[in-house]
Amino acid sequence: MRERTFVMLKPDAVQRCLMGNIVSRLENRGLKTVAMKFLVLSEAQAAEHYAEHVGKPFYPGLLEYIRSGPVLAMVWEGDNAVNVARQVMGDTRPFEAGPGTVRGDFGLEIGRNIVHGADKVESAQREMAIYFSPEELVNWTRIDDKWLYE
Ligand code: IDP
Ligand code: MG
Repeated sequence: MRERTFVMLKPDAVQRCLMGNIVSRLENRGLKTVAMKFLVLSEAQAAEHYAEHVGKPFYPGLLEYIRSGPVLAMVWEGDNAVNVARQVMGDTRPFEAGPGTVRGDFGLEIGRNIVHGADKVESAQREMAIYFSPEELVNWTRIDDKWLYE
């Protein structure tokens, strides 16, 4: 099922110069870039993004972390894009994430887990609308699409 998902490279990914590496992993897996934006989140954007976590003990630290520097907000498309992107990222807790995943290869702590990925199609749609207007989502055909899909 062709889907679009929302992925964000968090401030630690940017500061540790992992953007290119992580974008490459998503491209190599076969996902297609639909939108990218480099920005520092406003308080309102961060609160909207993490609305589901309001009131949890880690929430204040999470907001501080996510606003501590620039992030790369992105939309990716492909078959089962939501789950595929989460697989590429690995488990939420980097110390449990498998080798070969972004979090498993680059992280140790849950509070510095490098990357965000929407957990279902509805979340992806909600999240991409925080960062992108509909006109900013680019429709195009990857030249290797015919080799990625039968
Ligand atoms: P996810 O990012 O894998 O979807 P969620 O449970 O939705 O994981 O949590 C959102 C983010 O909140 C995590 O990626 C992580 O940055 C942060 N977080 C979640 N639980 C904790 C915690 O116990 N301590 C610190 N940060 C946490
Ligand atoms: Mg989540």
